Amino acid sequence: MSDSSEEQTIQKYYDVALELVMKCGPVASEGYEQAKTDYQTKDAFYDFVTVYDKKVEDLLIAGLKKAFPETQFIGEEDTATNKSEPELTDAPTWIIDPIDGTTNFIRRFPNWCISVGLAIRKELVVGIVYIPVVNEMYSAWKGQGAYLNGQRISVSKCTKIKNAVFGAELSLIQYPPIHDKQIKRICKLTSNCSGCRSMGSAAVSLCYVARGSLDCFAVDDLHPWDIAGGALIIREAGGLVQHSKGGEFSILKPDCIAAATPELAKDMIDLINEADELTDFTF
Ligand code: 2AM
Ligand code: CA
Repeated sequence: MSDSSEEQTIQKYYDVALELVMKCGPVASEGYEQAKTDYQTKDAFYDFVTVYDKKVEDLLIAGLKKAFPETQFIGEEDTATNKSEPELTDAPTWIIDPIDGTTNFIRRFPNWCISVGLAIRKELVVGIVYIPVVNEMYSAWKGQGAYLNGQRISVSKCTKIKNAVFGAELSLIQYPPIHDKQIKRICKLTSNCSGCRSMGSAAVSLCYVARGSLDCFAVDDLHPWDIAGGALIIREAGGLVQHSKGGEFSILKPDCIAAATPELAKDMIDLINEADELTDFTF
């Protein structure tokens, strides 16, 4: 495929996905606006799902499948229902989190979103994150910049961790495999930055980095759907998403940092390495 015909194909994917995600906003919001949203617990006591997660994922998959029968899917709820391991091939693959920040959704904090990414040949080429409560549509497609409700956005110019507002996911401390590592890293980074915020949604945090409200973000052991949409939006906004030890991160196993500038990414990686070497932390 020539560069320009690949660009046209990606634009078509982007246009259709953007419209579909926008249409799913009111479907999810119906659940958010109820006085009480019923939910179920998934495998872990802190991992929740509502009928709206499933409803939105089904709508997105049906709409995208109809428009693009050649595409594959990795969806949070589909993966949970089938108890399957997500697989990423070279085929165009939609990576979907119907509601990222489900605890916020259930408890009526506005920081939840619908997140959709598209990878082709394992490279992210489309990113769409919609936060319905504040009607913020973040979007990007490869090489075309990042947008918030159609207006171009860019990351901050922050180059030093001491001047940075850092985004962390405090609640992931509950997750046993990363408990110690998360505590050490969050303490280390927070002790050295000018502010720390925990939004309760990785995808929302990534968009806040993309628009310059946060300067950086770090979390290991995310899922592909937590990161796929937001990672491209940050890159197209001029920022970086890397492995938390440096280099390219894996879409299937995102251990990553996001930063506005390469200098800030380096500061973060240095502190993460220092944190990982600490041995006298007990909680
Ligand atoms: P979710 O709302 O789709 O479950 C805040 O906890 C952020 O981390 C959210 O983006 C949330 O996604 C994600 N998250 C929660 N538990 C997780 C886990 N065990 N592994 C990876 N991501 C998780
Ligand atoms: Ca989710």
